[in-house]
Amino acid sequence: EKTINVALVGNPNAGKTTFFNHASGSSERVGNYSGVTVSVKRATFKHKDYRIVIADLPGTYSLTAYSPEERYVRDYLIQEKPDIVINLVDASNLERNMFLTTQLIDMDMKVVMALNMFDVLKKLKAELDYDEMGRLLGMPIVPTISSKGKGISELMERVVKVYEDQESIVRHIHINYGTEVENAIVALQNIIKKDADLVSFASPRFLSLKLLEEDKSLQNVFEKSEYYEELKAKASKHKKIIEETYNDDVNTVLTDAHYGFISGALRECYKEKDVDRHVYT
Ligand code: GDP
Ligand code: MG
Ligand code: K
Repeated sequence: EKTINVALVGNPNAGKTTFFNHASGSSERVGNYSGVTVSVKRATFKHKDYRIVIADLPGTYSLTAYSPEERYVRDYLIQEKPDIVINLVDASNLERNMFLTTQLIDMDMKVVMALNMFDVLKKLKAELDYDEMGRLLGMPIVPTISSKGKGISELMERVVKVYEDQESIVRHIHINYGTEVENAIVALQNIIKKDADLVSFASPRFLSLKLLEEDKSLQNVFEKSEYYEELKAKASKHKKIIEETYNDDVNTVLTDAHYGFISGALRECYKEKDVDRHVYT
């Protein structure tokens, strides 16, 4: 019997706990995590010949580590290295929910997307070609209605397939950040790749972005590297180039690129049924 470690990640109120309860057959009380005491609920259940260990992580809009929940989820993904991340999104609010998806892509996570609240999406005057979106994002996307338990076993089927490397849609994609940022990433990655500890800690691309953002929560990780001074100097040189080119701070440049990527994907896959109205233009 094989064990698959799965982490459930998504915005607050996307339906994670409802999904978790249906998938695991337990009846954890549905509710928000409050305050700074962040916790994670785990359950184990069987799907065919597999033992699935699922973790219901706190809801977050981002993984930039500015709040205890964000920090917790990001650290959990880095430390626990789950086999698969189920990114549960609220299908009726895709643009906002997919910000987290783009960050999971940056982290090189193996993601299966649960397009939850699919009943709500169907009531909107809109149609989403989720197979096409899956091809663009390089991940399986499965419609779910967690409150009715719908789509969950189909989703677990895809989780198993990704785990077994049998899912042809899976592709390593990158958010394209534009020439200056991509140049910076290449330069930083080349240094990071010399340090085995950094490479085993997280993906070099993700770490490069964190260096450019001057992410303080990872400061101690970088400080331990013998290449710390070199990394710091390179990052600050490229940060300057980026900020002069865009006339904006680097975090804004990166965030804009994420939203640019999302609106590009939605433009191709999300169609208003009423031709006179366009949400994503
Ligand atoms: P969490 O914050 O992500 O854990 O979200 P919850 O599981 O607490 O769900 C938030 C609310 O959305 C609850 O009232 C659920 O009953 C409801 N909900 C969850 N999934 C769905 C769904 O697919 N469709 C609809 N219409 N409501 C849902
Ligand atoms: Mg919850
Ligand atoms: K909730």
